[in-house]
Amino acid sequence: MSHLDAPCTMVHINVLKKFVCVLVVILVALTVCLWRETRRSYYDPLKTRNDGLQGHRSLEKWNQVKSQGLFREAASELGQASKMWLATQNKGTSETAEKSKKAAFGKVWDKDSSSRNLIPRLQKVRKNYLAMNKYNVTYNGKRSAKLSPEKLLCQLRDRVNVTMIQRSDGPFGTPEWQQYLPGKSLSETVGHLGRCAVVSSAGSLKSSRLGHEIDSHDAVLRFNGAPVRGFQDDVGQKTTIRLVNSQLVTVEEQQFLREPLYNTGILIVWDPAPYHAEIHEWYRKPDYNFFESYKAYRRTHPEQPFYILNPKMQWQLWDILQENSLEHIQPNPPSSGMLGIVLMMTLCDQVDVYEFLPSKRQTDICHYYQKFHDHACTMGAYHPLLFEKNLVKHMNQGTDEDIYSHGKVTLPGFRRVQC
Ligand code: NCC
Repeated sequence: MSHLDAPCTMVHINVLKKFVCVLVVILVALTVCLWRETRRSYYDPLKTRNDGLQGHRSLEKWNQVKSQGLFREAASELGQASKMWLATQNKGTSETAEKSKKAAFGKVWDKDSSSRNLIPRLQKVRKNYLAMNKYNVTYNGKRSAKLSPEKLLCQLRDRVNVTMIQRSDGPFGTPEWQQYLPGKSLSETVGHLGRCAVVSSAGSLKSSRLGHEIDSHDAVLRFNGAPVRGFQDDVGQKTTIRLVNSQLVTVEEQQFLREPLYNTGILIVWDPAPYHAEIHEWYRKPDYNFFESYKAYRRTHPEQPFYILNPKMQWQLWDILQENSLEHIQPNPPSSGMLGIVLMMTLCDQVDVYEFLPSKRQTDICHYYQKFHDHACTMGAYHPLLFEKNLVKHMNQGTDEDIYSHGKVTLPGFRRVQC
């Protein structure tokens, strides 16, 4: 190499170094983008599809394909108001209108959501429950596409027998049990109910400011330990019925016998039973032996109506969930949420369900009253929650806009269903 060649080679090396640096920066940026897009499908599924519209067409398309399993575009099912709104949109494009447009196109729950779109951990959990088959489910009926919403409502009305344990029910026919079970039936206790609200316990209720709307209903159903005090602005303060699971009633740490939260409204407890078991069989082997705790509560609060849900209902409902799903659903009873929705459909003319289908506030925070994060609370692990949500979405008589903004679904009471 001559002394004249040296600076020239150095210039080349410098250019090469710069080129490699730029390449590394581009690669890192691309990796970060890809990572964020992957996370979005798990943790932020309700992001509006317009987020990356400008300059990211290909990525946007990829996103749509990935998330279409659980959420779908609201645009095709927009209510009349938003259709009208869309029409006015063609005339002007103010900034606020642009924001509303984003909202109107937000993603809402897809009624055909598949377990394939769940995060791997939840897919595994579902498979484990299928293998375990704890309740000896022997279902061999069909697994197919959903019936029409009208037919489905008729099936639910005619095949799910929502009753409370009565004094005449087998093992409950003893003189001892006669003192504990309420004398009046549930429908006698609540009377004729018009508009009812079912309030899920989802974290997405936080900051919803739905309290006033929820309280405007004739009756409000809440679940388990979901509090109202301190959360009135978001969840309201009225509690007409509280549906609790047997684990909560039995396990000492839950403080069921001591916590004043449970002293308001009508209480109903339910317990998972073996698949289509007779009451005798379930009574001998309940999932959680809550009977002593039930009696103790009745002794201290004899005036408060407290019912035991007849366990037959859970599997009658489960069969309909399975029949209307293409996949094998978890062979475990439906969640308290789903049981409560059907219970209220038997008592009320109209049922508004809040944050069972997640709104734009969707979050992995499990409950509005705790800080605990778990994707399973919304998507299901033990309970076939994904398939319950598919069914509820299919029967929704409200708009996608209501789901997106308020997490609100509107279902008719069975009295109003004509078959
Ligand atoms: O969490 P949980 O449910 O009490 O919630 C009541 C109902 O709200 C709906 N939900 C809740 C959270 C969320 N992010 N999305 C939702 O859609 C569901 O429909 C849910 O049923 C239950 O169904 O009884 C459940 O109970 C809890 C727990 O036993 C009670 O809260 C008492 O502590 C179960 N969690 C555990 O066992 C850890 C939960 O799996 C089901």
